[in-house]
Amino acid sequence: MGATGSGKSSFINLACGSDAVTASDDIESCTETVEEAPPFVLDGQQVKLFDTPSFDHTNRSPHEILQIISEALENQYRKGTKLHGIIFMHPIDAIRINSLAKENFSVFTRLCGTTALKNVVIVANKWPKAQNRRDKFEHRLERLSSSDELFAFAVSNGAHIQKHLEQTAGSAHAIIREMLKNQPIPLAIQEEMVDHHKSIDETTAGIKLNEKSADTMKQLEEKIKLQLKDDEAARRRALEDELSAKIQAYEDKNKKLQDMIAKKKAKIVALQKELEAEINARQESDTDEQADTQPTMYHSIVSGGNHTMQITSGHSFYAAPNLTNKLVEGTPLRTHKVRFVFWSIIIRQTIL
Ligand SMILES: Nc1nc2c(ncn2[C@@H]2O[C@H](COP(=O)(O)OP(=O)(O)OP(=O)(O)O)[C@@H](O)[C@H]2O)c(=O)[nH]1
Ligand SMILES: [Mg+2]
Repeated sequence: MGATGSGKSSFINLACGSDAVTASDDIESCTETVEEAPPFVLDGQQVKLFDTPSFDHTNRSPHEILQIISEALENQYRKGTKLHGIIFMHPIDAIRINSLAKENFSVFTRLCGTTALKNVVIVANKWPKAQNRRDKFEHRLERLSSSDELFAFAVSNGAHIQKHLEQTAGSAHAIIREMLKNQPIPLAIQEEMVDHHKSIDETTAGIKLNEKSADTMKQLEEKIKLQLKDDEAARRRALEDELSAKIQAYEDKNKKLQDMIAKKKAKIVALQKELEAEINARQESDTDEQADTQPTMYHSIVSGGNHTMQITSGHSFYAAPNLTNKLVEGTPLRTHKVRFVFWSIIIRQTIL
């Protein structure tokens, strides 16, 4: 077992001396199912290797992979076959150990169970050729073996670490040879499923995997919640901006209207003044005309008796009866004159 691309299938092919299983340098995971390689003889013993897909498979979920692996293990155990050992491939050239690698190794240890860890061999492969780089990687391997977060628990429970330094059959056989000395024992998941009739989800490995999925789901939910919050805040900000832009546009328009109204008012006032000036001008010209003509006498009957008044003639004859009726005693003649001129203009304009 081990991460995708760690070299599981390549190791089997080296040991078997043929392309028994498919290895690949593709960017996507290669092995899809548990594949049984053709048996070979090593030191007089028949050896049978099983290739497995990885928990971090490109196109399958860890749960699917656990199902595939556990079914194959269950079948072997039911047939009475026990494993001499389990290889966990670890590419030493992996600079960082990410959380997925840690989680997957943790599921692997639960699948084996603490008792069977003594039959586990962690095989470090993908070593560089240059000796100085190898020294560096040796140091890294030591750190991995003692790191609580990775191999320390397995090592402290009997797991071995082996170096697959060369890509040769000899190197692969040396590792397998050591495993043949082991006492075959069932793995925890085999006992749980066959002896204790547990479903995959009830096995220790299954529970661990589901916990991991639940954690992942929780993290995803948190992420989505935060994202939604951010989106909501952004939407509100956009709405506020839109609203203030609308208010600003309305205020600008309103100001323009107010300015326009003020201008119109000023124009009206100016027109009124112009009109008054024109009236005054006409009045003055009429007064001048009057001085040159013979005054005409009109009689006006107003309340209280007969009065005779001298007013300007030559203008509206039609207005005379109304006007004369409005003449009252004591009203200055000048005022009557102005009114007379004003109405004369209006009536003349209407007639024209
Ligand atoms: N340099 C170097 N390359 C290796 C070694 N082992 C495997 N490879 C290369 O690593 C690549 C992946 O090897 P595979 O054997 O297909 O890996 P796998 O673990 O079976 O991958 P999956 O089937 O996807 O889980 C191939 O290109 C191999 O040639 C090694 O020890 N050293
Ligand atoms: Mg493979």
